Amino acid sequence: MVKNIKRTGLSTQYRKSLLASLICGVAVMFSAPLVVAQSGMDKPKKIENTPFSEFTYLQAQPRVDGVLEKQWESLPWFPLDQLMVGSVADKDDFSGRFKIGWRKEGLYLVAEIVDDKLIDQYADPLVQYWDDDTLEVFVDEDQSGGLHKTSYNAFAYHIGLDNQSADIDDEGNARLYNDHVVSQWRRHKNTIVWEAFIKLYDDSFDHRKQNAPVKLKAGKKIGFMLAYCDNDNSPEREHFYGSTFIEGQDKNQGWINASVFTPVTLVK
Ligand SMILES: [Ca+2]
Ligand SMILES: [Ca+2]
Ligand SMILES: [Ca+2]
Ligand SMILES: [Ca+2]
Repeated sequence: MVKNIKRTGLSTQYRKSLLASLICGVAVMFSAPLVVAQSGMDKPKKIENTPFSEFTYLQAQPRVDGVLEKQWESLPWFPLDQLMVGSVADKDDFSGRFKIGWRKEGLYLVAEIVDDKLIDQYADPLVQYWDDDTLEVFVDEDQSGGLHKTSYNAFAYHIGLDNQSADIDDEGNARLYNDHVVSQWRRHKNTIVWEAFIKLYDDSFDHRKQNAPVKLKAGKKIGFMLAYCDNDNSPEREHFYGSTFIEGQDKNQGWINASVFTPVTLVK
């Protein structure tokens, strides 16, 4: 464009005006990505402001069918609004909230998700499952915290649109844990109601053996986090939003480190 300005013999004042526009344009080009990146990080919630610290006992068992029934009415909604990976999503692209209740046999979860495009581009549930639309349930049965990438100290169940749940096993391989999580979702206009029942296993779990889930009771302390991987059109996920504020620059720690989960007490 500078060559064109010289070639067309424009007046000095007009050249200055064009140059000023160019400089502004370049400045906007370089500043725009920074604004996007910062706007996802500029209002981090402090850990003490995490909106949930207790999960309530459910008097009646919800049906895991993608329909929000009256069993859920008395429980509070919690937001899925903490950006961990990717860009800030507008509310039609992704927004979400969830409720959790518990009974002796496990945790019951319902999430309301707005996502403008559902994709499952990697058909194999063990391949790049975090880059498909995925509801991710992080749970640490004994609130121990600590690393869990290749151990059963904690789980990060990636529930795909096919309702299968994947995580990394204690040998570092992707594995399905479909007997740990029952999942069903259904679209209701522009909102997805996604329900799941999650059994909790302690760190003695061994996929080579028969394992019994832990029976839950009031006063039990667990670590928990929920997240949604939203992808619409990209090889990798576009947004990864969670329930829990994570300190520091690297927010994508939940799949490795249970210390970033929210400490929760089960109450009656
Ligand atoms: Ca239901
Ligand atoms: Ca989306
Ligand atoms: Ca643990
Ligand atoms: Ca999506």
